[in-house]
Amino acid sequence: MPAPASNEPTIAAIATPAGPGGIGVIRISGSDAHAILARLFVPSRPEAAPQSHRLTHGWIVDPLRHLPVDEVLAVRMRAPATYTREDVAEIHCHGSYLVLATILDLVLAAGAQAATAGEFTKRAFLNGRIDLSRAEAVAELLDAKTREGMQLAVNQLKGGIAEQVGAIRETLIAARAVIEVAIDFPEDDVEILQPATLATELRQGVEAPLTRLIANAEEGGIFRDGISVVILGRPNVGKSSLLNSLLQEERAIVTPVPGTTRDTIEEYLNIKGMPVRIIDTAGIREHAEEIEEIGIQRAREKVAGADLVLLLVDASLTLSDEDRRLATGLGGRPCLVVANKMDIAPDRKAALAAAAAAFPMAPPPVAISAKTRSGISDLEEAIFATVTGGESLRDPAHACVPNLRHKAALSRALAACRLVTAGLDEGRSADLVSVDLQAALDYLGDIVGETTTEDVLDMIFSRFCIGK
Ligand SMILES: Nc1nc2c(ncn2[C@@H]2O[C@H](COP(=O)(O)OP(=O)(O)OP(=O)(O)O)[C@@H](O)[C@H]2O)c(=O)[nH]1
Ligand SMILES: [Mg+2]
Repeated sequence: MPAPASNEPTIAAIATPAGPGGIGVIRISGSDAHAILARLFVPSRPEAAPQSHRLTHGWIVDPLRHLPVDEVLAVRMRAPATYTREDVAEIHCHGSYLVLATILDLVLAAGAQAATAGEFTKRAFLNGRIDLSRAEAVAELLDAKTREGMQLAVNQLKGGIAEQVGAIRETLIAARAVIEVAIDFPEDDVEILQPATLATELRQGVEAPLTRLIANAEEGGIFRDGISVVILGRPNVGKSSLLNSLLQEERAIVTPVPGTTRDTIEEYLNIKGMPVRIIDTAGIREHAEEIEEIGIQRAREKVAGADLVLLLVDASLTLSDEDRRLATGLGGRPCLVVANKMDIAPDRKAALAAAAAAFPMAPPPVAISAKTRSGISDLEEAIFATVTGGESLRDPAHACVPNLRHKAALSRALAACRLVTAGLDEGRSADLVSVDLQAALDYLGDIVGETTTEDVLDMIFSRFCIGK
């Protein structure tokens, strides 16, 4: 079957990450993909008729200089059974950045255009191979940082959300058919509509599943998107030591000198399947020198984007006003008080009581020693409980967790459907009710990409890497 008639240029990109690797792949997609490959690829054995979806051994040869560039495996894939539904060619060469860049240059010189971020996946969507929620799942899969996050992306790639939304839309479409008949025969309108029956069907078949999906997004979203946790405290209380303890590696420099950390340091952690970006900051104090002052400024900025702030205090010392002032500027952000250096605290009970009294708005302090790692797992539990309410991801293999964009569309669809059911309850006319019903359908269409505008599509696909 020929490639779908399209005026789109043929695009190409390096599909594997930069840096040395066993193999590197260049991907070409579009109606000229196979012709471009033929200009550069010399099979090691003459081919009668190249077969689709079969790897062929040979060489990439610079057509102008007649110089071999690399020994490769090439594959031609005929549309439509390809990633983009266009003709696709791939060159599997040695995974050297120079080799990949040289071959990509030859491919571009032979007539392809450099692909933009996500352009292959965007074509898969525009050519109807996958809906928008599956295209987003590809980006989420590439981004996943925990097994749970990966499983959620796979569930979405399998079509979990698209299918559930599809079933809800069917109920709405059936209701629309009834309402349209009622509009055409206004005198029998109430008889045809049976408003109470229709409202019940919409509540059960639309509002209930929408409410469930929105709740899933709220509970499960954290496992895909993760959270950001900032460690805040005076100099020398052990912030960098805590970062290292959580990571179980000596990532940040630790010294007895106050003011060691000048910049923010960010790393990823996995707490019970939840991806956590943990940020160590410069110790907060007054009268800091210039570099330190910039670091303190950065620490304050990080707080603005944090889902949780750890207020770290030194339990071996008496708390000062500088400690107490940490809580100002949190802007109501959730925080946990963490009492560190419990291993050398002269009076553990008194230290904890003092920390609790210093931050009355926060839950009871968590006692740890970053040095001996005692209390670290309690701290992880406390972080998890604070942001999830203690709930682990239920049934990860089947969980259908809408992303933020989906959640917004689901909420709008739910609001529109509630207007429909309220209108039916109040006996409003069929044509009034039909406007809200259509709105609900359009919002849901946004999730799978049926009614999505070009700029939203651009925003979604620009999050991808080049070559995907
Ligand atoms: N005994 C004991 N010492 C600790 C503990 N945590 C940190 N320290 C020591 O406290 C000192 C300061 O630790 P850091 O982790 O550098 O403190 P910080 O808060 O990052 O300091 P700045 O970057 O200067 O703001 C180092 O000498 C650590 O070894 C602990 O739990 N127990
Ligand atoms: Mg530090």
